[in-house]
Amino acid sequence: MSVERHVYVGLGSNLDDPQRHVEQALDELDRLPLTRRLVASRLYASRPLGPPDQPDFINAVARLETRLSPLALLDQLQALEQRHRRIRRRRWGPRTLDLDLLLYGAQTLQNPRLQVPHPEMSRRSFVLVPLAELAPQRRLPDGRRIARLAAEVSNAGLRPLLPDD
Ligand code: A4P
Ligand code: MG
Repeated sequence: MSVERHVYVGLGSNLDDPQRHVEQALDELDRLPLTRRLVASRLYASRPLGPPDQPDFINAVARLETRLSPLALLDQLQALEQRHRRIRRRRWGPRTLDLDLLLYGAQTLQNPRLQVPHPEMSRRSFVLVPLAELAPQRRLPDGRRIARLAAEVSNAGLRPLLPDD
């Protein structure tokens, strides 16, 4: 049996009651095989990165503990996306559920199916700000600290969801 790793997953949705998709996916992450969800960030509303003619996103980040290998975890995340009937129409376009594997322990992976850390994460406020709630002291393999990246990224268009949103 492989060792247990702490991993971080970014969740995003901007179609068909996005808050419900993200909250449901947070529960489903806790039920993946060999995996527990330890904690989740608040939910955030964010303006779309990419084509602007699409609804705002709901984003969050979860920390999991898993014995799944990186590719086995990716398989599970993609199956979960499919169960939310995600329709892949265009790159960076609208989707009912997008799950990105942000960090897997301290590993760096360059697989055709899987790049970890997620290549775009250090530029995205909707990833960095929720991730900094959970792991401010974590560093990317290049040494940059999450809290610092989150403080430096432009967070225009990002706001935590309030209870009555
Ligand atoms: N893949 C490689 N590395 C990873 C990884 N670390 N995690 C591969 C997950 N998947 C990874 O992804 C394409 C392929 O990436 C997968 O088959 C997998 O093998 P996809 O999810 O099918 O395609 P996509 O999501 O349309 O494209 P892409 O480039 O992954 O988009 P992103 O980076 O996921 O961005 N704006 C806001 N405000 N909030 C958002 O959440 N999300 C996106 C999507 C765009 N704009 C957004 C948001
Ligand atoms: Mg993706």
